[in-house]
Amino acid sequence: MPINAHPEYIAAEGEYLRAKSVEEKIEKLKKMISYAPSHKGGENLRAQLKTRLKKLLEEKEKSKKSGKSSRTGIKKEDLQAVIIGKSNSGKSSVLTELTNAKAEVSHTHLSTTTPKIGMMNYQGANIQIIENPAIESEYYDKGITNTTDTLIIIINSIQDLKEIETMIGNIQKNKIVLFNKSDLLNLEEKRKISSTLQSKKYNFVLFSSISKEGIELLKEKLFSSFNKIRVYTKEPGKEKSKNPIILKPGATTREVAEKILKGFSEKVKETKIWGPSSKFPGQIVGLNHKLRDLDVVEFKTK
Ligand SMILES: Nc1nc2c(ncn2[C@@H]2O[C@H](COP(=O)(O)OP(=O)(O)O)[C@@H](O)[C@H]2O)c(=O)[nH]1
Ligand SMILES: [Mg+2]
Repeated sequence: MPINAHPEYIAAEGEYLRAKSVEEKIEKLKKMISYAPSHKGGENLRAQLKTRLKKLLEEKEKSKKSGKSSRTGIKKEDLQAVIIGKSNSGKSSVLTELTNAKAEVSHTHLSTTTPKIGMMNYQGANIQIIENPAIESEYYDKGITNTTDTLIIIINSIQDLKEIETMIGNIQKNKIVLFNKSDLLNLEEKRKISSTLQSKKYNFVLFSSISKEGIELLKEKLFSSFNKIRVYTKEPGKEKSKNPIILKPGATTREVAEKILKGFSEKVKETKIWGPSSKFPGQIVGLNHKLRDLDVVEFKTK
């Protein structure tokens, strides 16, 4: 601590030391600098603080470039997919087709400058879908591409796919290639495109926002890309829940109880199941029973 330090300086230093994020550290450090002693004896200290600030600003810039922190602050849901593609490939049209979002579809380039979010309900499971602005534009957000579960890569030609792959590099994500505007292709062209994508082992869909070709297949592929199971709960004597709980394959009845309420599994007296993992409807199982997609679970409490 410097001699004759301002009480404000001391307070700011404490806040700085407790700061967790780079952004917060920068903010507190700036405050320290503003309260640092201005007399000659404080020169060294001020220089040190400024060097530290410079390093922090560099760190912040680096993490932005690597795409670690997203600019948008979108709250990520359990199941999320991000649509990427070049401008005018049909990203907004696909988002509008799949979700409740009203994205602007337009003939002009770069109509989408911030990520647009929509929700798609697939047999009770909510899937968050985000349209990333055109990949070649300055508005493209690397962060959301890098942190999402599944990428929907929209293309209008095989060449588009090559370009996009070069731009995103070798990222390990579930990928669905969506060849959009299939209404503009004849049968022979469709056959060629399908066989090219198939031979390269892409998970792909031929799609059209106009004829709606491929929409059900896309929804199905999207849900299965997450590799999750849907489990419904029910109360004794009542219908099963409208929305399923989303879990990893092999999840147990205990995990379902804990997802309902933390500590709930300790209160369970009896568990019954219906569906694919049951030997017969209403089978009584323990809390270590492994569940399958579309099972229904009923808990009786003590
Ligand atoms: N023929 C045809 N045109 C489409 C299709 N999907 C989108 N478009 C058109 O392509 C243009 C760009 O669409 P938009 O969804 O705004 O693309 P974005 O820039 O990628 O978001 C618009 O003129 C759309 O009407 C499709 O399946 N078939
Ligand atoms: Mg758009």
